[in-house]
Amino acid sequence: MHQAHRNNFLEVLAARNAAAIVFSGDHKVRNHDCDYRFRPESDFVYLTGFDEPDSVLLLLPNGEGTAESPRSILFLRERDLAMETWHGRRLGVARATEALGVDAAKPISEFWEHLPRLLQNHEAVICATGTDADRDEKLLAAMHRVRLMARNGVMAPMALEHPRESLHELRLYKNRPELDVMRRAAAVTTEAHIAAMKAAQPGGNECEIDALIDYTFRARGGTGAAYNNIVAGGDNACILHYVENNQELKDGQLLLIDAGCEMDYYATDVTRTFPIGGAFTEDQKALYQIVLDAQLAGIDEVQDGKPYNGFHDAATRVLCQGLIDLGIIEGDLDEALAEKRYVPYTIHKTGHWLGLDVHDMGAYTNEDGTPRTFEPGMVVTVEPGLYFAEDNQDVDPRWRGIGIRIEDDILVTPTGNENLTAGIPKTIEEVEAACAGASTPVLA
Ligand SMILES: [Mn+2]
Repeated sequence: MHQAHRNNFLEVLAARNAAAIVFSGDHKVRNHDCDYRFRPESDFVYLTGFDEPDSVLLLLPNGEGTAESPRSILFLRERDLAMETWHGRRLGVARATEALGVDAAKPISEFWEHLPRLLQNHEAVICATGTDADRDEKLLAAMHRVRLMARNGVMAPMALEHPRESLHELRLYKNRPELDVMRRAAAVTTEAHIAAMKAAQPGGNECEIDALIDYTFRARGGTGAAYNNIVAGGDNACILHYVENNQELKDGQLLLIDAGCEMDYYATDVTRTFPIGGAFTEDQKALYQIVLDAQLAGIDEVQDGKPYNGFHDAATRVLCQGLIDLGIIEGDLDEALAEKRYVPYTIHKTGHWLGLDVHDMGAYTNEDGTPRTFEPGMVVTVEPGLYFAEDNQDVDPRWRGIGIRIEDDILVTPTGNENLTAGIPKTIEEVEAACAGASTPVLA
């Protein structure tokens, strides 16, 4: 899979006569001498499947694909008995070509020294700059050194480009092996959400559910959570990125859980909202059904050939009509939409690309600014919500302290779409049954 990704990218690079540099990233300090668990940068994972820090992939489209004239060179850490005893095993230079299928492998300590020579006779360099000033400075210095060789007849790369328009366009279209991974991630996410619905009881705590979700993700083979879990009871659901996850679960409140398993570094992104204690109140039902109808209307618009903005517009229309029907906003639907009267209660947009990054790479608009068109292989989240904070004086007190979001991961197919996370209870009846422990996930 990763070799195929590399070959596709090399074709793009050959057409541009561009070299590409892709960093794995380094350990990040958590506190004093403790690091966060290492997670490689997504571009690097996409092209190598390798997950050691301090590695760099260099792609040279003019090479012949041999060790002497490589098209792909991986720079990585050398084996070191003492370091491996303390900090963990390393693949090492000698084993890298066979294990990863790259043409050549070299010690990372030699990367900057070799770089100017290797960049010769390319018109451009593609590299994701802007996140590491030290790295950027070394890269610019290396490009400058190539330019100094010009009097020897060497062509130096003049352009330094971000991978946004090349590599990230490739990442947007998921192929079959990637979708297999995403389906496995979705199956584990399904199990976690169902377990959470069953486990959440009045008098419990958000942290217990948070831990149960993490446990399920890791125990079922995931790399962990694709992003920080949001386990938000009652009014906490109105804080969109609430991650404290440490408050008591109260009877009669809703629990909003936004959590997705990461599998082989591919993300799932799912939200469900369900009643603590197992039964929706009538007011909660009324709001929940509006969000659900909006989500289904949105999913319907995720189709090959339809514009990207369509699902947001369709979901928003349903949310807006629902708010009117409940007397929360006034109008005439078209007038309420035109004046965006729904915005205080819907707050966010309805979705985003999904893949190795939870907010995945890939442009949302065409060059002229118009929304791009859905095509098979794209995966997008559809996640409308309604939020009425406890201290919102503009709404009837009956709605306050309620936040509801429903989110699934939708794959565009040649004939329509496929909901990768369809197995997670979603209708009012399904959710109440799952809270009562009646739902058993079927693992892929
Ligand atoms: Mn999302």
